[in-house]
Amino acid sequence: MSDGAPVGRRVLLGMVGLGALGVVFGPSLQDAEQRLLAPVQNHDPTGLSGLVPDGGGFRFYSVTASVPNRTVEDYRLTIGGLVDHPATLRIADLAAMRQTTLVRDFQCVTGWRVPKVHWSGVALADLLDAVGVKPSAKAVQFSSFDGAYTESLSLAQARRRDILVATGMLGQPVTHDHGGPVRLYVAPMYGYKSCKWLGGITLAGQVTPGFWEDQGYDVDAWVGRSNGRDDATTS
Ligand SMILES: Nc1nc2c(c(=O)[nH]1)N[C@H]1C(S)=C(S)[C@@H](COP(=O)(O)O)O[C@H]1N2
Ligand SMILES: [Mo]
Repeated sequence: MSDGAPVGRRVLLGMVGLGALGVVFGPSLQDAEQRLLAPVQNHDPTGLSGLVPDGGGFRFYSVTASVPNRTVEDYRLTIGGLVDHPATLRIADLAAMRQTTLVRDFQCVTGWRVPKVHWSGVALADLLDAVGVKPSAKAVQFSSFDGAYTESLSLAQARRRDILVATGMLGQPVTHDHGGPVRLYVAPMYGYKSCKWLGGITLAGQVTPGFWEDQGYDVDAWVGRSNGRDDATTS
C-alpha cells in the first residue's frame, strides 16, 4: 500500500520552494496585494515594508535602506526659507509650544487604513505663525533626515488645523519606525504626504513635487478625491 510518501515529499518540496522564495523576495510576497493596488509600482522601493510590530496595522515604509537614529537629545528641526525668524528647534522647544491632538484615520494610497489613530504635537499652522511667514511664501516644503524623502503643501493647505508636526502617535512618542522623533501628519491626505523623520521645513514661492509625486502621485492628495479615486459624490 502507499505510505503517502510522494504526497509528503510534494508538500515538503512545496515548503522548500516557498522558503526559497521567501529568502529571495522577503516581505515583497506579503505586499503583493498592495502592490497590485498601487497606482504606481514600487511604493516601497526597498522591499523592507511589513507590518510594524504593535503598530496597530501600520505598515513600515522607507524609501531608503536605513535611516539614522535621532534621539530626543540630538534631534533638530530647521525652519527656514521665506520666514521672518529662521529657527532650529529641539524636542523641548516643540513641547513648550501649544499642543494639538487629533484622532483620525491614517490612509495609505495603496489601500490600507488604520482607524482612529491618536496623534499629538504642534499644529503646523502654529509653527508657521511662530516663525513668521513672508508675504512672498506660497508653499511649505518638507525634507526628511533619511536624506531622500521630500514633500510639500501649498501655504493654504499648510494653515489647516488638521496638519501636525507630530511628536506623539498611538499614545506614545513617535517611534523610529514610524518616523520619530518627529514626523508630519497630514490628516486629510493620503499617507505619503506625512513625511517621516522630519528634518527640515522650508517656506518657498511654489510647491515642489515630492518623492512619490515625481513618480506620478498627485501633489494634492486628498483622501478619496485624488490618484484616480474620484467618485460621483465629489465630481
Ligand atoms: N521619510 C519617509 N516618509 C514617508 C514614507 C517614506 O518612505 N519615507 N512613506 C510614506 C507613505 S507612502 C506612508 S503610507 C507612510 C507610512 O507610515 P508608517 O511607516 O508609519 O506606516 O509614511 C509616509 N512617509
Ligand atoms: Mo503610502
